[in-house]
Amino acid sequence: MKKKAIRRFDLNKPFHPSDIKDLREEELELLSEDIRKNIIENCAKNGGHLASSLGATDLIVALHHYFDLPKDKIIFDVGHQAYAHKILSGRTLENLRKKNGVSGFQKREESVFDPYEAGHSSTSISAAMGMALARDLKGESYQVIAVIGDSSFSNGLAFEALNNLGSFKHKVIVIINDNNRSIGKAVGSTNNYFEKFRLSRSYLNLRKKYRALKKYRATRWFYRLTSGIKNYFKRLFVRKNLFSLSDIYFISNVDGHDFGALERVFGYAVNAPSSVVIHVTTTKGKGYAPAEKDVVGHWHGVEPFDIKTGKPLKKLDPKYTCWSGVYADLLKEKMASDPKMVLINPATMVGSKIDDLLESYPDRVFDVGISEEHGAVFAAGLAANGIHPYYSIYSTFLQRSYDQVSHDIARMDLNVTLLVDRVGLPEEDGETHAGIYDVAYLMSIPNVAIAMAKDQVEAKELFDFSIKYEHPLAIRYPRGQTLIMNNKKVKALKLGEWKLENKGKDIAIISYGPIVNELLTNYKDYTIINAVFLRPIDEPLLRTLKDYSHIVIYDIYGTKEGFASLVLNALNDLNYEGRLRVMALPNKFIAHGSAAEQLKDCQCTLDDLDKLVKKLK
Ligand SMILES: Cc1ncc(C[n+]2csc(CCOP(=O)(O)OP(=O)(O)O)c2C)c(N)n1
Repeated sequence: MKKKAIRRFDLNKPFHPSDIKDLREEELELLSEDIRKNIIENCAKNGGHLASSLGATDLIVALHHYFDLPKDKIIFDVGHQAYAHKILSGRTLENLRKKNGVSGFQKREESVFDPYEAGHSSTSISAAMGMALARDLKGESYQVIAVIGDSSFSNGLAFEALNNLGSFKHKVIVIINDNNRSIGKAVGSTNNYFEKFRLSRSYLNLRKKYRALKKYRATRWFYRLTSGIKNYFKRLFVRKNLFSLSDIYFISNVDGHDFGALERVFGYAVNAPSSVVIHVTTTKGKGYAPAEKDVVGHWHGVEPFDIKTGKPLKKLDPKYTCWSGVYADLLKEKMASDPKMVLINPATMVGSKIDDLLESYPDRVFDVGISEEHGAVFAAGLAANGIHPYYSIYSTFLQRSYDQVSHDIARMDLNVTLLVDRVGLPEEDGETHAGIYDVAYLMSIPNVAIAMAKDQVEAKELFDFSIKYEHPLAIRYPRGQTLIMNNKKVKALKLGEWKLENKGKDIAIISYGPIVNELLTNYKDYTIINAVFLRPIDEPLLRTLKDYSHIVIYDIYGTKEGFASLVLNALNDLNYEGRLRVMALPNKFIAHGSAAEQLKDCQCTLDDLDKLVKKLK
């Protein structure tokens, strides 16, 4: 018999979504391999969420092959693992995360194959339930599928959804993609729970071979005889699981790299009368050895890199260090000198450069997993009982802890220091990852002081200040690099005191953060004020500006509703009679691109400032 030709696709051109439908298993395997190569090449060029996307590729290929997309709807939790989904729905990764290129997450305006959007984790089950109810109310018929990682599954929001799913009459299919990793190591009891019944990959391979016995007449009798006995013992020994007390069907240990196994359970899930949770095991980073081996999380999200060596393409200037590293070093010193110092972080230890602290001080450093709310209240509990904790968290994820900062930390006026990492424009991650809203929302909460340093020395000054400060304090810092300034003298800061960095006349520019260094280089004739504390503001210093003809507030790390509005209100109260100009980020969701492009689109570049200032003269 003539062997059928194998079909391959050029994935640098848009893939036609229906082309997957009649592929055979061996062709699906090759397609997956080609997709993984394409993901590696494009992440090496553009950066991106490499390891998660490689691990989920086979699962996504099987989903596209089996389900009727886009009629059936898949919601990817976070959405960072869905690069294969982008390719199979006709998008190329050529300009992944670049301005006007495809986003790194699901995006409704990008494709009808993206029914929902995320970037923050653990929303997929709730969203799927909403979509399923809407489907049934409208009398429509299709499947709604949520794909969620094992660590995202451990978050409270996912558990709230599951709690409701048990009695929910509108069917959804939840697929837990268990790769036994978060960004780095997976933590917590949910992971321990998965650990209990997660089967090893060699067992899964053996099981695949065993199941193949039923295909052939010569071995079928053996399969039938032994599988009955095996199932009897399995029922005896398999313990009750999380779902056994509800109407939800639970299927565990499906090999997420085995198309046959995946499609078999998809069939079962589609025919089941109520919601189904399928636990699938995959290998994070599959197809790229350094990413497969990585347990720390370096290959979760990557900057452009050399595929052969795995080294980043960007050469770092040894005179500079990253902001996260600056605060990590300060924390390190404090952890070593203070046996009661406690540090908490929700699943971003690697990004904030504090993962090694967890190893050195396992009793006082806590990676609480993706649990931003819990982390904040945990800190509040410590503070209420006499320990001053530091809560390290990305600005964008602090949004999740808003109520806990307000209701728990601020209301009781507790001495919790928030180390707010990644403030500023969202860069390549786009809308869901902006660190520009925290000042505006923290400002709405009484008792919270907010500060940001312009350089490494000031970071040390702020950190020293935080140690003695007995109330809630948020210290913000951006991503990116700052000049190393070892052995420089530090001064003691006073709450709310700003720094008059340069004394000029007529025009005063009030700003804060690293951009102040640029202002000092660019403007020798104007007064430059460094508002180290964004809140409370320095009213005595503001009063001294009453004779200036112009005051400009320049903020590239927050929206107009934040720092600028505080200063405007204060100047209003002080009856300032000169002219005021605000150049701050707009209250918008900012799409992915480079920081420079985003700043330009927001009309907040140094050139924009220069034009504005020149017009004032
Ligand atoms: C609320 C929230 N906190 C933190 C993050 C940062 N983050 C992105 S992916 C990720 C790990 C997700 O792990 P898992 O769900 O197991 O998926 P995997 O990447 O391993 O496939 C984290 C912590 C986030 N996106 N949202």
